[in-house]
Amino acid sequence: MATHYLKERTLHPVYELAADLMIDFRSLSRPGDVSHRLPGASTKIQPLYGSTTLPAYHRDMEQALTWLREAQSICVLTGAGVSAESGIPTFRGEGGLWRRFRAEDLATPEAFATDPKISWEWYDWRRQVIAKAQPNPGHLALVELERRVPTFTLVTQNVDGLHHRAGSRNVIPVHGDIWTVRCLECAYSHKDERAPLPEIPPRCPAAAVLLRPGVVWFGESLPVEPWRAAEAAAGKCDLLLVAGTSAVVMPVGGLVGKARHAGARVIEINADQTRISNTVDLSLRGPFGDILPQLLSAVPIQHAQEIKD
Ligand code: BV8
Repeated sequence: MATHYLKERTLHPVYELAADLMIDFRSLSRPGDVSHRLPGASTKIQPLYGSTTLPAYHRDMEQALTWLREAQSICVLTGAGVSAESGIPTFRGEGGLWRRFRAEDLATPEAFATDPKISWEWYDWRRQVIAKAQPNPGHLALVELERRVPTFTLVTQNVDGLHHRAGSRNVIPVHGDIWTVRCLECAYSHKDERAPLPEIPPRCPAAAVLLRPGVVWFGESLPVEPWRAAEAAAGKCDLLLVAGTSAVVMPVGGLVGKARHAGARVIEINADQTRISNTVDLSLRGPFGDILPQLLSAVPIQHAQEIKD
């Protein structure tokens, strides 16, 4: 996808020359050199990412901006990468959870049945990490985007609750919530934000049997209503923003195809190339907490129908 810029001869002559010569302006950027800054974007020099040349980066951001401005109904799909800048390890990235702990050993009903204490020690450890974390500029930019767009749905794979803590409203946590505990036998389900938990494994106050974390384990189906709402939002949006996810886990990863088939534009924001990078309309490479605030700072306030409070 990277090469098509070079074909389109609409760039400023200096960029065209640079593009032909594949000059990378990164090394040329000097503090205070704001030439490549989008109008209204922060003055902080934004390093370029991956192999994206300046013209390409500029073009992509402009394109994303245009689509953001035009969107009337946005669906956002987030993954662990959005919480990475809050200090929460991703699953498959550097230091990712799975490297240390095999998913099938810990995030499945079988693993829990085999050794609930280990499984709870792992969840209690994650809860403590999350409890110390704060929403980052990426989370906050999504709150702002929701205020500006007539129809907005945030589908998240994250169980950390940081979107809610940031102030997002229409959030669908399709893989559950690490702060909810549920009884294995009775209908007891309760928000318990104590970190660490006083007792591992925790027990149901009613049935005195084990409680389990309120998350969706591998091999378990997603909660019916939230999943139905997520599919509906992806199938109706005119812009799908896929942020900080490897899009490997199913059925959630399938929402990208669903949105595309429904005619939506799909923008990916990821620090790295992913399984979908070559199938989306635009793949912006870089930290989510950098890129979305930059884009938002260039979406004029007046665009919004009315600021939803
Ligand atoms: C189900 C809760 C019915 C628990 C989670 C079809 C094909 C193959 C397999 C399957 C299939 N259908 C079903 C399966 C099986 C399975 C599955 O998908 N397996 C995968 C591994 C192939 N799916 C299921 O079991 C689902 N249930 O389908 O039920 C069924 C069952 C069996 C068989 C058929 C049907 C249930 C899945 C839910 C599991 N629960 N979480 C807990 O958290 O403890 S999944 C968990 O892992 C997360 O919720 C998330 O979904 C996933 C991690 O993925 P990401 O969030 O994307 O994180 P990752 O680390 O991978 O990537 C981070 C990305 O961020 C990277 O790309 C990185 O570059 C980027 N990044 C990093 N920093 C930044 C950044 N980007 C931007 N800015 C940054 N700063």
